[in-house]
Amino acid sequence: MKNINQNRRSFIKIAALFTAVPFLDSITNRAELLASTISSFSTSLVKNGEVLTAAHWGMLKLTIKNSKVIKSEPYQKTSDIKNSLQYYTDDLIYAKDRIKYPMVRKSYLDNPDDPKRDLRGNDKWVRVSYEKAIKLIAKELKKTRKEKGTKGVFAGSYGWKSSGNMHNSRVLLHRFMTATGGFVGTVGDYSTGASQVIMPHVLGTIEVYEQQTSWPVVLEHSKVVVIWGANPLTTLKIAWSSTDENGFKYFEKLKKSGKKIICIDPYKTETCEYLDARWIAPIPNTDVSMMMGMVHTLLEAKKYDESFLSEYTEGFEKFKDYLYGKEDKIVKDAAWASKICGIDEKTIKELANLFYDNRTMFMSGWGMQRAHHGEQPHWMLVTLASVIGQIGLPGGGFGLSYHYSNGGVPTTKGAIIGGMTSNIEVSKKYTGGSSWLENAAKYAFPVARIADALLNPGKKLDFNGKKVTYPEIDFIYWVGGNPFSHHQDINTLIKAWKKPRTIVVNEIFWTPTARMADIVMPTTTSYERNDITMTGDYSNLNIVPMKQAVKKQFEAKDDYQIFSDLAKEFNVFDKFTQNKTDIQWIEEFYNQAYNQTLKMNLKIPKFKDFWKANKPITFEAPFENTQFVRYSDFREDPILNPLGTPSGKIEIYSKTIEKMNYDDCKAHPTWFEPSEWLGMKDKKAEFALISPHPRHRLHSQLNNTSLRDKYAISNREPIWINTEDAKAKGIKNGDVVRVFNKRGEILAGAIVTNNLKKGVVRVQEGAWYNPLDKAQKNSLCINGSVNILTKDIPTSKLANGNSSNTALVNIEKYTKKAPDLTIFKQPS
Ligand SMILES: Nc1nc2c(c(=O)[nH]1)N[C@H]1C(S)=C(S)[C@@H](COP(=O)(O)OP(=O)(O)OC[C@H]3O[C@@H](n4cnc5c(=O)[nH]c(N)nc54)[C@H](O)[C@@H]3O)O[C@H]1N2
Ligand SMILES: Nc1nc2c(c(=O)[nH]1)N[C@H]1C(S)=C(S)[C@@H](COP(=O)(O)OP(=O)(O)OC[C@H]3O[C@@H](n4cnc5c(=O)[nH]c(N)nc54)[C@H](O)[C@@H]3O)O[C@H]1N2
Ligand SMILES: [Mo]
Repeated sequence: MKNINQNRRSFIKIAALFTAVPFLDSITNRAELLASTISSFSTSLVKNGEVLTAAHWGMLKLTIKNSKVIKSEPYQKTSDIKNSLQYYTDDLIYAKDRIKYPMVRKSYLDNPDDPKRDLRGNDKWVRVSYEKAIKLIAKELKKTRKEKGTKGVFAGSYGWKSSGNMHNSRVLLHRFMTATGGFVGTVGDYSTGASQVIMPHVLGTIEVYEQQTSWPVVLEHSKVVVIWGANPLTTLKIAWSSTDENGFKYFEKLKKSGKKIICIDPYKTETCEYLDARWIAPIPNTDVSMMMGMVHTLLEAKKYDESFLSEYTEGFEKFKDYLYGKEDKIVKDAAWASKICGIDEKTIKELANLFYDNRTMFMSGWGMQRAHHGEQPHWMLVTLASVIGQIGLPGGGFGLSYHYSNGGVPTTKGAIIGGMTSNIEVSKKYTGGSSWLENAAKYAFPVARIADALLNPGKKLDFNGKKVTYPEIDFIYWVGGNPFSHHQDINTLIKAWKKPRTIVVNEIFWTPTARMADIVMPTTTSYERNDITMTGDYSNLNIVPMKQAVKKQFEAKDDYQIFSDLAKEFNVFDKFTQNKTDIQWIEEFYNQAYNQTLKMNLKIPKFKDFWKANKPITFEAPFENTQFVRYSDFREDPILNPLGTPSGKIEIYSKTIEKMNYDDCKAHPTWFEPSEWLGMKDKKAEFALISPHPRHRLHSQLNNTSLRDKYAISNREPIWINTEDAKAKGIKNGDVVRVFNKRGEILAGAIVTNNLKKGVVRVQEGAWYNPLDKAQKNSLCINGSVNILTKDIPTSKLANGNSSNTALVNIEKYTKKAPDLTIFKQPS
């Protein structure tokens, strides 16, 4: 056994050697050379055996036979709830649609200065050598930087990439762009675009990514649990780092607890079914009205906590004036709400009383804030919870993250590993300071405005009290995301995508986004490289080694290598890599945790032993963390522990927002009619479309695996249709259906069901966009990509979040023969 220090020394020696050796000025990848030099140490591949790795969908045990992954399964069992995503790793690695080689779109290769942008997505691909591709990207990026400056280069590159703190493609892209002159970035995300901007005004924190009142407390104290627009049995399959899988365990306990559980959702979710919960099905986008009807009910019945409202909240009286229609003469009572949300008055009142009379925990998901005026639902939910007055009490109040990344699973007392960074930790030796960071993402706009930004350079956008000017983007570099799956109104995005001169994408597969690029760099899966991650974004439960399981497929390269080689073309290789190989970075990230443990009286192995063991390190939660109650400090002493809002209290009325003077987001929670909904006059289409997160995918990830066979209907992406609606349209279970509106059309396979509110249809996000005719405008998507139909409008001027759950569509039975899918094959 070699001593780790020896190895570290030899790393340094090798690195120093390479900096001095002239032949390395060629494109030869130094990072890989370094890696191969140390591979005898511990990075050699397993030929036959088992390798532990991790994905967003948890720790996985991979069985390897003759250097091939032949089986993928959960590494551990935490509950009886099965995670369908964990079994398809081999399908991903050996997918038919892997990008094998660097590819350049023919017209772009012919003349990058006049690249026939209209042909994007419908041109021939030409294979080029890796060296040539690197040189081409570097040359064209330099050209854009010279002609258009930092503002011309977009690298916002939103997306869910793969797990791993080292090979974090988006961060690596940003690091590279920062080192070479900056880039246009984005702010916010698609997940909680509205809530993460409004919540700081209301609660002083973003709230959506915060630890929740601990599950043991909920199980002990809550009498009623309301799952409001959430589907944790689906959404807890994954986490941003890697799921710790304990959320399922607690939902199992919740089921057994016998508590009253209510699911409020237009769809009777698998969570609702599993928990045997009561199902309340509002019309999409109308929850705010229902909550207002509840508050009115409680005020009339004198069932509210006056002292909570006066001591802990700000501006309730002004909201009350609105509720009672002081100005608009509309009293927002249960009868009023009932007409909007489609829940009868009696039920609204009954629920309001039930919530007040019992210790009630509202667990809300994010689907309802991904809608026009999406700022309102959570603001109104906080208002309802304030009226009830249980915020900060064990098992009471609200939580906006029980459905995500195992919120509520107690935080462990452990150490946290480091990770690749885009903008810090650059040795002063290279920069004489951090001046090279200054241009980093100085120009950023709200992430879901991408199509608007590309189409309207120079346009000024209102955003949370500020003005943002869209830059003129001429170069896009995208890694680790799939905008042609995730962005709303894809047909408009296609138009917008024609604006820039150059589009580069690093991808593993021929996704719709890769197909819309000029230069495509083949990227490794996380199973073809070494990495490290933690599990549990809130619990920090495990540190997991992610050992390379198989060799890199075809000419696929790690994003780290691609950007290292590009960095070289800009003479910033040292700055970008700090002369470290991936395994050296991984060791460093691990040691950050190791050093923390030294001060904590915890013992974890040295890196080398950890890496060799092929086992996770698991931390434990101390008792006090199992008893955590969100906002209990604030409740105990609001003077000593004020919130981060201007008043230090929960702002039901916000003077900050009042000053912004927006017509689409007022200073208190407001019922606004969405731009498309079932209750509107002159409806342009018949059905409300919701597009929740997929049960058997992570967004678009895994759509190209055999898992698809388990959920596809007549080989199409499913669409859920209410039984009566289907009957009226002559649609039967298993029929192929055309779904359409003025923005576009898709094919989907019908699931006829009573589990969906009448008038609503449901298509999960993430099916790969597969146009029938690539040359045709607004072509039919034969693989059911729902974002062909959704609307690309901001939630409001406040947050500019996406409004993907606000759309109306028509449906009809598709009587022609459904065309064969082409999207999961190699392009020509
Ligand atoms: N209609 C509708 N649309 C939505 C939503 C909705 O609810 N409804 N939800 C929105 C939300 S919340 C989100 S977060 C987005 C998600 O949108 P995305 O995050 O864009 O979706 P993913 O399918 O996860 O895309 C990740 C891509 O990264 C690639 N990838 C994985 N690992 C690597 C790597 O190591 N290197 C490189 N270069 N590439 C890699 C994968 O192959 C995949 O194509 O979708 C949004 N869109
Ligand atoms: N398996 C799996 N898990 C995931 C993901 C995935 O793609 N696959 N994505 C992850 C990511 S990035 C995110 S952001 C989260 C998303 O987490 P969420 O945003 O909470 O998930 P969604 O499925 O979009 O929405 C949750 C529920 O809201 C309901 N809903 C929609 N509109 C309304 C409404 O107007 N009123 C009410 N009451 N309910 C409504 C939907 O029917 C759905 O059941 O999930 C994460 N977890
Ligand atoms: Mo998300």
